[in-house]
Amino acid sequence: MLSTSTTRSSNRSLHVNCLFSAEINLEKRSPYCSSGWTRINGRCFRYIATPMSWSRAEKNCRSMNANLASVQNIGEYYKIQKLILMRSNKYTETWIGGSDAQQERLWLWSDGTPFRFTFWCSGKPNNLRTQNCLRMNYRGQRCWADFQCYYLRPSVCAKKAWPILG
Ligand SMILES: [Ca+2]
Repeated sequence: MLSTSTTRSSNRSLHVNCLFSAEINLEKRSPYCSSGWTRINGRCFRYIATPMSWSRAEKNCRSMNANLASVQNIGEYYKIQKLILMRSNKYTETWIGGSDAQQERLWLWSDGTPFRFTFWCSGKPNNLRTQNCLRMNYRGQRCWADFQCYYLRPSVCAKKAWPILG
């Protein structure tokens, strides 16, 4: 496509072609998760059994280039629940990335994605100033409730899947 009339432009053309073919390969690739992570909807998830405060759990996720999990829809939520069930043999109460610690009643995901889908238990969040972190699998409904961030709970981390050749 590009002129190859001189050595200089030929090199440049080669470079552009390499970028172009890399882009094509990227489209053919399927998302990949490294060992210990489970792929759900193009992201990699990991259940962390060690109980930690919400902030510690988030920091631990970040040490693995992840954040506490955000949840985008009900299908994803059920898959995260299934992951927790597989890893802990029950629907363990678990920290995920929702928090209203910055501003009361303004819930955010720690990974920066929009806080749209919710699965709050009835009457939750009760928006107490002392309860600013989101625990999932609360009680029989396995819904969401706000909770004191310093309580120690297992957690779920999530990060984008890497593209590799499919
Ligand atoms: Ca709150």
